[in-house]
Amino acid sequence: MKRRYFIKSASLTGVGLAVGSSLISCNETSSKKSANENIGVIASLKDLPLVIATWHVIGATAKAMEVLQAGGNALDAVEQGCRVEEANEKGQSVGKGGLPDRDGNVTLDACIMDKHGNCGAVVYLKDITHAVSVARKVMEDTPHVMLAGDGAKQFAVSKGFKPEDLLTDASKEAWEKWKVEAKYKPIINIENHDTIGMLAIDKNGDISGACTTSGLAYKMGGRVGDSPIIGSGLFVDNEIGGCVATGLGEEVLKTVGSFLVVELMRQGKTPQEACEEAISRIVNKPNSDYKNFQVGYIAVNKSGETGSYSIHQWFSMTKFQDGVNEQIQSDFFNKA
Ligand code: SD4
Repeated sequence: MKRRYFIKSASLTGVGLAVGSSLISCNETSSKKSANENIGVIASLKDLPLVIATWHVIGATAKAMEVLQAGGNALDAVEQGCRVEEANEKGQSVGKGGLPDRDGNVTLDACIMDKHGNCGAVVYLKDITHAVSVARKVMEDTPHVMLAGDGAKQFAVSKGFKPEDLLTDASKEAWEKWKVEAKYKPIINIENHDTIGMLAIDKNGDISGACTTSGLAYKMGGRVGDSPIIGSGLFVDNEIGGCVATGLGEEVLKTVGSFLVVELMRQGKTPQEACEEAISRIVNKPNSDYKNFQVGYIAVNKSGETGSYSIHQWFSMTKFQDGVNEQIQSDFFNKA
């Protein structure tokens, strides 16, 4: 593991540390540390800010980093980063241009979570591109966590979001081709570009996360996946770290995947170890059909360590830290 130094000093504005000595070198894996040692230990200033996202979304992480470098907080960063992909009509799994359900409706799911553990979500949202921003409004402007369907759309419109047709010509054409056989089968990796889940640590060491998707292509009408469900598609605990998921949402939901990863980090696992354990819970189920679906996790802990892991090859994480914005191929389970 990369050697990192954690400095406890009141003179470091905005850096609150919960470690016990004035200078601690940490060159052991977190798994060797006790759970309590992991709580509240934040990355050194030189490593911050930091952004990670699922798949190859260099433009989205660049936007998030721009926000962070300008002094913005992690919550603003993940929202702005996700909006880049929601507006990208070429990405057929997110926002405008997302592939529709079997009936030709594009329906979006999204959620967002801040450093205080507040969260907001929208499910089955139609006709509004920036689902992640609607989720943020749910969090900030309502007493609720989640709004669905028509109610979510009405709320969005009341907040000034403009309704528009999300089904682009390209997505309509793909749906019409699909209808010829109308066979429903989850697609393992869609062009290395899929649901976007993003986690950021800002200059103060605070963590936020967001996740946004049009869900599985050609899903049943009304189907909602893991992405807007706090604890499944996304979980952030500002004392410990955060995790987001991508892939077949049903499998993530059944294992409450992102919450699991964060809790495993609380118990002392590194982000990498925690992601691997969460994948193993899926693949090691009796009669698991894992060869036919993909799930991937990315995670970050309070120390700024990151991890990613998936069932199959070609899942990747985009990471922007120390001036480097790069796509990193994930390690994966199914090497057979
Ligand atoms: C879902 N997890 O709706 C999302 C889709 C996804 O890669 O991430 N696809 O199940």
